Amino acid sequence: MDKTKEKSKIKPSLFNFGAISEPPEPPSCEPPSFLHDTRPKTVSSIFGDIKPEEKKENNAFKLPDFSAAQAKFDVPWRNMEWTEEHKKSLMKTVSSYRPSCEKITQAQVLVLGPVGSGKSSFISSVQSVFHGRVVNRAMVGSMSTSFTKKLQTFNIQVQKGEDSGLVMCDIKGIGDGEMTGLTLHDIVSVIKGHVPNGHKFSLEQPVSSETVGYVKTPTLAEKIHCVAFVVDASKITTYPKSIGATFRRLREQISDLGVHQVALLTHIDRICAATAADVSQVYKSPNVQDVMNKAGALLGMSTSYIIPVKNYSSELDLDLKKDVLLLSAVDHILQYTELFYQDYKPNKKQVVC
Ligand SMILES: Nc1nc2c(ncn2[C@@H]2O[C@H](COP(=O)(O)OP(=O)(O)OP(=O)(O)O)[C@@H](O)[C@H]2O)c(=O)[nH]1
Ligand SMILES: [Mg+2]
Repeated sequence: MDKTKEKSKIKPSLFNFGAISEPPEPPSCEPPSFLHDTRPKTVSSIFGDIKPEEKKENNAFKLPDFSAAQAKFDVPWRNMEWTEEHKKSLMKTVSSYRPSCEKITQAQVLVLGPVGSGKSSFISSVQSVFHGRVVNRAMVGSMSTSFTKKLQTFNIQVQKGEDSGLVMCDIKGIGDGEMTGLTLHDIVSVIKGHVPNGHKFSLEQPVSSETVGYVKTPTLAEKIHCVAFVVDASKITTYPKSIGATFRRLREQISDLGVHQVALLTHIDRICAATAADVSQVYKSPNVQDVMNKAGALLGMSTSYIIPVKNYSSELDLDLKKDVLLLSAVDHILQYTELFYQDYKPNKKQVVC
């Protein structure tokens, strides 16, 4: 099985998510100018240091400056086979995956991240790969407040009508301000399995035992077994400072529940022209590598936990290389999901399996 260079070095263990990655030597080319954060840091608010009048601008999509020289590394910093054979092998791995814990038939993965980072798009993109055409199952939006409002679970179907061993849970975005954001309490309630599918989050009514459909004593099948954070590569340097603190608090609490976490870096096409034109260039891109390091620092996570992906956003047709990257992300998620089952054996104190 094809492994990335970094993956072969991973020796993940529970509660050890790696040190916050130090930014490496700057890449040999200039990153696009929009990656440099030159905003004046004066006003402190729930949006971090962003001046109120700048909030709108920072939420807006900024075109990357592709005029900057974008030299490529000759040797990719991760290895990947971009072939039809490898795609088939990854599809087989995902389709035949079943959780190693006998008590459950499907792994439950929560896709979590800031508003508009591409959570719903990732779920739809994975479905698209198995459907053989681009589909939009998880509703995708383009608004500054979270388009997804509810907790919605998606059985990843590997063939028409045939569910895989993977369920992905889509949820409202985090960090979009006090009035619209998802609270830490609600997220933890979801991970613990208390929140029913379809629950609509509201700040006025945080999840409690009074919530309609509240699951008082969740079974393992109702809990979350892995969290996949999703961050937008083109917004890494403009995310409010406060979001870094939110990620850290979240990761601490999620780790306490024994749930492993990985991350997906979306919108890579917006930070590297070569990758936009041909996704197989992603691991030769100094810009993507640089932004991966910044994402690692933001999430407080080693980059070996992070996989870049190009979601199907405006495409009408599938692309082999995008499929390979998306499938490698799913494979990555499943490996960390398995650690959840391995770490909790019946003879251990925290018996869930
Ligand atoms: N260029 C590009 N656009 C993307 C990518 N992934 C998602 N998008 C676009 O980003 C926007 C937001 O995507 P969503 O999938 O709705 O994001 P979300 O995280 O589910 O957002 P909320 O539900 O609102 O929190 C949509 O316009 C997508 O088409 C990507 O990899 N590249
Ligand atoms: Mg969404």
